[in-house]
Amino acid sequence: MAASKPVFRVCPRTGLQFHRSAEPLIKLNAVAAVVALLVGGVIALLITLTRWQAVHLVDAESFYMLLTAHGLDMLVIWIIFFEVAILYFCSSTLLKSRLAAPSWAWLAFALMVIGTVTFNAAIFSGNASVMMTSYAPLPGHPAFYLGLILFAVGALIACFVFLGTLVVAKAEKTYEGSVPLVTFGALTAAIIAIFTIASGAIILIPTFLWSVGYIKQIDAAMYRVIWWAFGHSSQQINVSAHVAVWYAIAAIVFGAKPMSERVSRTAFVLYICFLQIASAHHILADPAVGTEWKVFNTSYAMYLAVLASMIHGLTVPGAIEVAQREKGFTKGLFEWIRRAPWGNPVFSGMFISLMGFGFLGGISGVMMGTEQLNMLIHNTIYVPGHFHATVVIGTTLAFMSLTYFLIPVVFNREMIAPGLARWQPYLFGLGMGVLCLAMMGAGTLGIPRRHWDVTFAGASLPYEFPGTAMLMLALMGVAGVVAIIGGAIYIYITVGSLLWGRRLDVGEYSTSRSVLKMPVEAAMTGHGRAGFAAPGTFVFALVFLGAFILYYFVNWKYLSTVWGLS
Ligand code: HEM
Ligand SMILES: [Cu+2]
Repeated sequence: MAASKPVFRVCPRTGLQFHRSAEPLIKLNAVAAVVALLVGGVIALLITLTRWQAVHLVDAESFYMLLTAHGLDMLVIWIIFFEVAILYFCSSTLLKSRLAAPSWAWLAFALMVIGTVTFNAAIFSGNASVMMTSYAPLPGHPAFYLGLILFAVGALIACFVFLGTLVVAKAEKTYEGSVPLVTFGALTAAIIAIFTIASGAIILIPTFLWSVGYIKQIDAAMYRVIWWAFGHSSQQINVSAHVAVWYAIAAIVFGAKPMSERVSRTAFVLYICFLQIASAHHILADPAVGTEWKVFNTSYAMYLAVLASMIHGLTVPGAIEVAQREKGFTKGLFEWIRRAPWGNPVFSGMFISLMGFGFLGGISGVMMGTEQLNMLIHNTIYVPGHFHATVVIGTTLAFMSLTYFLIPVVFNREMIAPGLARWQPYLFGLGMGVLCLAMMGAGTLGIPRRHWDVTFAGASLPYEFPGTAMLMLALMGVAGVVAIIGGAIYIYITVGSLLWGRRLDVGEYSTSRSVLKMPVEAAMTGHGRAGFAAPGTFVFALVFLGAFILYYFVNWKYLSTVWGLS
């Protein structure tokens, strides 16, 4: 079909091909994502400086309004727009195919933008400070639910465009064999997204009807169960997407091939099978659902999804180690990682993302997902401590690293301020790491989440948290500001590069499909087995296991001390 019109732009730097139908959509979705990150980041500063009790910046009403906007603009808008860009890239570009139904993709984009503006208007008018979970019967303005529904419909259409593109590519035989692993990861994300959005519709549509008065009552317990089928699963979309990005970056920077395609693909399938079940860990403290149900879902089924993440956490650095050893970095256990390009933000960001996600997000998540241990930290600020490690260090930082690769390749601009860019992942990743640890520390000492004033000034029944807990909140504040500076640098570099970065050779539009250049070629299309000769990674895995066991049992010990039953 592509024989007549020159529709493929060949990137002169990588050989990657962008079809005319997909190129503007990849760009626009990525730009919309960055705009949302900017809004969410400015708000992050305001709420962090409020939870830092000694600063206590904004008043109570503004705090809850801003908290609602921060949660949604970050976790939903920034991440999903970026994911849509990834889906189009992984289908159209990696499979060298035209995009299926581009007009639907444009409609999806429009709906997502309209939805975002709609629910943000509801929030900033002060009529929907219901926070991101929007638990009924806490009422929000109808425009709030309507905006979310419009956004979700747009995202759903985008998923179908992605699936359609896979079908088109297969039918038009644009690639040989099975789809590359990175595309397979994106497919996992899209499948989970469809389940997720369906759950969101099941709960948000009735809630919308309730908010306009057509339905008398929404059952609070059922709301929570179904909302979390949506809320938790959407995190699994993020994990699948950022794991795919890790594989892509290992390939882009090192030419690394997966250690075993089959193992990695199986791990992605485990996500699809077991993740939704793990949603139960969000309602462990709810009286309305049965104990057996909670225990089965969190103590058995959830571990199969955790296993999948641990497999990826092993095979991604393992693949890098194998690739580095092949290049001759074979001294000792760790020369391969010492000599990695730590000054290249594409790599450093990805590696910090992997470590932070595993050590901070993963271990704390398994702890919280255990029914008994959950009682130690339920509804404390430990919870945002855990999920900033997963969605910010894990997903957001992985997407940031990928952006540095996309600026020259998709946007054809040279990145501005490379010196600053070197530091960006460290400021953002390590600042976030300390913020997460400080939140977890404060939470362990009992500081609640989503709480405007933990000194309880003027309350008739006074209560005082330990001084250490207040110190932890101060540490959270300082680390948060460091991370926000890291985030601001990212925005400055991306926006600046697009606006005034040196223009690079765009390449030519041609009719034929091109040959990829190394090392991108190995990464994106190569199938294969790099084998398991990665002793350094094995040592990392043992350290991880040690940290896991230690932390898990420290919590059981702690639990035994807070329950004074005899
Ligand atoms: C430098 C960046 C960031 C800082 C300093 C920051 C800080 C905070 C703080 C202080 C809270 C309030 C915790 C509470 O009182 O319960 C919060 C909540 C939250 N943050 Fe962030 N955050 C950042 C980036 C992000 C990103 C990138 C995401 C998502 C991808 C995100 C998602 C959330 C969510 C979902 C909530 C919970 C909202 C709610 O309770 O309804 N944050 N953040
Ligand atoms: Cu969850």
